Amino acid sequence: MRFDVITLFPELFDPFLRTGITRRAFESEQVKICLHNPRDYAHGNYRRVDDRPFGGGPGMVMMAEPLSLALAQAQGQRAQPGKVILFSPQGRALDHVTVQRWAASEGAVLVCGRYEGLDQRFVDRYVDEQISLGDFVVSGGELPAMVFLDAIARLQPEVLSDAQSHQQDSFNPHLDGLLDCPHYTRPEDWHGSPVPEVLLSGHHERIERWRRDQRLLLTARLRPELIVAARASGALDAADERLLDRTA
Ligand code: 9D3
Repeated sequence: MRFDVITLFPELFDPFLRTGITRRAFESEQVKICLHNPRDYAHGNYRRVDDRPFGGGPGMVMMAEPLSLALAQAQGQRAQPGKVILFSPQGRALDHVTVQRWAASEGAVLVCGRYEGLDQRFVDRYVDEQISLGDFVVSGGELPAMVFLDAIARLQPEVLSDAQSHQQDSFNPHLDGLLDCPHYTRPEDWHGSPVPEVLLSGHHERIERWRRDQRLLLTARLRPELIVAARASGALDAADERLLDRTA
């Protein structure tokens, strides 16, 4: 799949594309990323990409023309024209289902906004879908686009670990819809805090039950709505229900 990214700050993507377990996906043709800077398509000595808003008000607005020329360049390089995703505070919040949908696609063109936003005429003419990370403010669409690409890259078969691949089809980002259990590594005693004794017992059944109980208790305490959903989907058995009863 191929993602074209339209951004005034392509250099922000360099360390992201070169680092971590997702690097393999980006360096192979598996998830190809092509960056396009609207400034390269801006006219005049000043190469303007933004201007003051008609009607007045604070901040600047990204001009439609440099964006549309960058988009035309991106679409022209693709085998098929891609859907256009705008990262914007107005979008629907990203979730696991949306990530899975795009992870199974041929890719898309990602537009990263800066300043107060884009000229609405560009949005109206070209944008198919708007995605937000949630109801908080960041400075532009680049970090949200990288979060989106990271989530897609780690779903690629060659990036997934064995442990994750079992999880791949699950609807929920949490295994069985429950939060993960706590993890411990060496040393056995860290400045007076021991590792739970059961984990050192070598007793696999007891360890698995303890982990399941921890997940149930943690989920009931931190995300009770996930217990309701897990119950509704039939993910809880009689032993799970007894544990929850005992600790209610
Ligand atoms: C006062 C109006 N602000 C809108 C909430 C102005 C504004 C703030 C930040 C306009 C654009 C931005 C830049 N942010 C993004 O482009 C963005 C974003 C975000 O700020 N939060 C969560 N998800 C996203 S996706 C893109």
